[in-house]
Amino acid sequence: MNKSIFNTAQFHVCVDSAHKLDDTQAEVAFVGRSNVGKSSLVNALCGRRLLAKISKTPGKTRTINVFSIRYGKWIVDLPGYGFAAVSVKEKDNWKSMIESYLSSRSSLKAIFVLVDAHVGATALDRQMLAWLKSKGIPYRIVVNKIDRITQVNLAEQRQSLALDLEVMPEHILWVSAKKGTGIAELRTIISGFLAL
Ligand SMILES: Nc1nc2c(ncn2[C@@H]2O[C@H](COP(=O)(O)OP(=O)(O)O)[C@@H](O)[C@H]2O)c(=O)[nH]1
Ligand SMILES: [Mg+2]
Repeated sequence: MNKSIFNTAQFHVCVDSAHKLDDTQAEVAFVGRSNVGKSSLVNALCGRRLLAKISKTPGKTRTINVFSIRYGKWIVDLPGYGFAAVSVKEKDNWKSMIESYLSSRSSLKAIFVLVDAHVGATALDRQMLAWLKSKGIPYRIVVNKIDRITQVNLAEQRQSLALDLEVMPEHILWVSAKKGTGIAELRTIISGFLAL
């Protein structure tokens, strides 16, 4: 049932400032390192390969991209962090863009923080989580690219990632945008937040 709702998702708008977004009923947002797979996850959720542009060059998405699952029900793909080659000015821009997004969206139901299973938890991932906690913004951790972890190392990797992120392993969603692992469960969780 969920799947068909997501299948009719549409690209809604792309803006360079949170202030340019319209009011909406409910939204969830994806945040994480550049290249963690935010765009791939949007595509996997919606069962479409080319809905969100996927880039092999990290740091390309500098805009807020909004996908509408249903009228007024959004998934928001936020610009990625941690791309080494950006200037201090660009990092500041990123920070003020995210800060203004987080503080201005009254329809924001939850942030999904994406972490790369292969790279592990980075200092910036931990900073992001600490920041969301301090602001009292509801969040979920999604570990993507679990297809890159070999089966024998999976349990160990889950344990150490959970420790790094200071959460219980069962509170983390383990997914692969590439293979489709965990995507149905993620749809269900997003449906709940968006009241689809
Ligand atoms: N192995 C693997 N690669 C993935 C997965 N998800 C995304 N990728 C790859 O990671 C790269 C970055 O993906 P993208 O969606 O553009 O990341 P974004 O910068 O966070 O939007 C691309 O080359 C994707 O094909 C996954 O679940 N498994
Ligand atoms: Mg992207």
